Amino acid sequence: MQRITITIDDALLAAVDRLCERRGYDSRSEAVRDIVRGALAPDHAAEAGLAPCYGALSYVYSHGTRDLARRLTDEGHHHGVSVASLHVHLSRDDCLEVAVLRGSVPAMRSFADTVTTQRGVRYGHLHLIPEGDEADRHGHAGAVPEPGGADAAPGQQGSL
Ligand code: NI
Repeated sequence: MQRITITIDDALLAAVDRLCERRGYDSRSEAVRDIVRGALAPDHAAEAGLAPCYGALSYVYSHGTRDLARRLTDEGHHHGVSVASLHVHLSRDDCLEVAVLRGSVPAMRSFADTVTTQRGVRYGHLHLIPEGDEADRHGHAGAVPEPGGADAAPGQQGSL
């Protein structure tokens, strides 16, 4: 075991203490170890060779942070894994964004890390979702078929 010192603001420390009480951790150290384990836990489904797959990246950001919205958009174009996104104005200062991603797990992780480590971005979470077998993909009434007969792939529809 190693002993480390971290710096944390009062409000966040109070939240850690509430988490300790709610979940029954014996100490702050145990709570922090568990939080770190959770952050490092591999997604078994996605890392079992199922790439490419889908991902849902959600995060809250402060739109008042200088240039942040533009930088986040630039990252999306640069990484090329963002398929679609949803934007909700949470409060006067904060926006909630959910980006649907598609690509290899390392590419999506890299994009997610780039976004969630920006100053002004909070509550970042990447949820990995294995892609189904292409041959078994189902259609919906009204979907535009590809010339080959299969449904149009995500990201190719509605691009007029
Ligand atoms: Ni907004």
